[in-house]
This record gives sequence, structure tokens and C-alpha cells, in this order.
Amino acid sequence: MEKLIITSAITGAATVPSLTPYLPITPKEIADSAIEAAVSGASIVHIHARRPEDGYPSSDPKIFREILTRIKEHSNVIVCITTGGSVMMTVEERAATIPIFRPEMCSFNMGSINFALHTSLNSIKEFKFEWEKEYLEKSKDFIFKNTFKDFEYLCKIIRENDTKPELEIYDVGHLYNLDYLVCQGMLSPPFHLQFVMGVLGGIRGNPEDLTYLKSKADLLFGKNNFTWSVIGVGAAEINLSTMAIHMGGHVRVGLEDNIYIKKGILAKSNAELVEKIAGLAGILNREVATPDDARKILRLKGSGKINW
Ligand code: KMH
Ligand code: ZN
Repeated sequence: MEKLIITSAITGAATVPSLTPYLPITPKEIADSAIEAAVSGASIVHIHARRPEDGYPSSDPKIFREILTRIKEHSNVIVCITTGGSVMMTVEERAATIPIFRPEMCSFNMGSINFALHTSLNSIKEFKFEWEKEYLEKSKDFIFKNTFKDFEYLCKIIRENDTKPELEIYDVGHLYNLDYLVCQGMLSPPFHLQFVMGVLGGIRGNPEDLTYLKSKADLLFGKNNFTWSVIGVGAAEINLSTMAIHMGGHVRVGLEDNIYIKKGILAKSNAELVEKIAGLAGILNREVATPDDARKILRLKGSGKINW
């Protein structure tokens, strides 16, 4: 079986600072957490930025530059920059970093969903920052917009910058959206699919849903034309990761997606979550990929071609 690619999603935009004291917020904290995750076995780090003063999700290229520069100084890890940003940003804001930094990888969200975060309100007693409560409440009525027009815009950007998209699939219809783009000649294999399971508004993190998504992708694109990975958002993380390791897929974990190391116990770092997956891979006899292994598996352009 192919070596296991572990991605660590360091901070994201869906986890608010009041949910966990361990969420990296400043550029230095985000970069250091990414570097530690790489030492623990992550070959890709998925990067969002936050305003250092209050942790609000940011699309500011200056903040990204600080994060990216520090990571590059200390690690050979592959950097996958978000183009999802936060649901409050326009697609232009979300993708602005790609032509500037020309990363090896970026996320590419394959459909629109009501990315609902309001259930997090139940677990917060006291808010650290003013924006958090309204941000979570508003998500109840907010569409994370990824239309066919947005796809065209992003396809052009990734083509021009030779950036490999990590295709975020939140529901089975998103595979059909991808199929449409393939038929239009806008994207071509080999694809890297990321099954995002457990977001309220998308597919749940049930085992049969993972096998369904995988078999649908096999039928639509052909087994040898894509690699795939899974994000089990929240409680589904460890179970779906185990399935993916066993099925030949890859795994993403991190405080963007899940803040617990086990039921009721907060993960103290991204590295701790990565270590847990690397341990599982050992139990299941799956070797963990280095960043250079992952570059080969995913056919990336290489770190010599990034622009920072
Ligand atoms: N927040 C994750 C569930 C992105 O950054 O483009 C999905 C994600 C999207 O990582
Ligand atoms: Zn993200």
C-alpha cells in the first residue's frame, strides 16, 4: 500500500479561540505548530491566517507571509494554503494568496453548503473575544459559497500558478460538480480528493458514507486517477482516520477540524493529533510518508517552485 500522507490543519477558521486555549493564533504560533506537526509525521500542513490581536480569520497576505517564511526556514513540509478562508470572505479574498505565493497545494472547495457552526455555542461558557459569538450565530444562516463561477475563477488561478488543488468534498453532489468540471476540460486527473465528513450542512461521518463517497469516486473518475484523504470533523476524526488508513486513503487531522485527543480531553497541540495517527498507522502496518514521499505520490511541482 502507498505510504500514508498525514495532513495537519493547524488553525482554520471554524474553531474559535474560546473553544480551546491550545489554538495557535499569531503567525509565530501557527508556524511553530505547523513545524512541530511536521516533526511528528505530517507531510502537509494546511494553513489559514488569523489577526494576531484577536484571532479573527484573516486573508491578509502579510500575515500569511510571516507564517510561510517561518515554516520554510525550519521545515521541508508541503504547505497547502486555504482558499476557503472563512465563510465571511469573498472568493477573491480567499484566493488572493495563491498568485502571490504560488504554493505547491491549495484547498479547492467543491460546492456550496450552509457551513453551520452554531452548535459550538453550547460548549462555550465565556467568550475570549467579542466577534466570536456573532460569528458562530451567523453561520446558521450563512452559505459557504462555491459556485460554478467561483470554480472557473479558481481553476484559472491554480492553472496559472501550477498549484495542485486539494478538492474538498463535503457531500456526494460535490463529486458530480467535479465530474462536470472534468467534462468541461477545466480540471484533469490525477485528482487529490479530501472527503470532509461531519460538518453540519454536509455529509455525516458514518462509515458507510465514507465507503459510499469512495466507491462513487471510483465509478466517476476511475480508481487510478485520484488519491484521497479524509477529514473526520469533530467526533468522527479517529474512526474515519482508521478506516482511511486501512482502505489505502490518507488522513487529515488538526485543531481546524477537531479539538479533542479523546472524548472530553482537549488536544494540547496539532502534533499530538498527528502522533496519534502515526501511531495508528504503525498498528495497521502502514508506513508514514515524508514530505518528499508525498510530493511524489501527489505529483507536486516541488518546493523549488514556490514564491516565498
Ligand atoms: N474547514 C474544513 C472543514 C478550506 O480551508 O478551504 C475545510 C477546509 C476548507 O479546510
Ligand atoms: Zn481550511
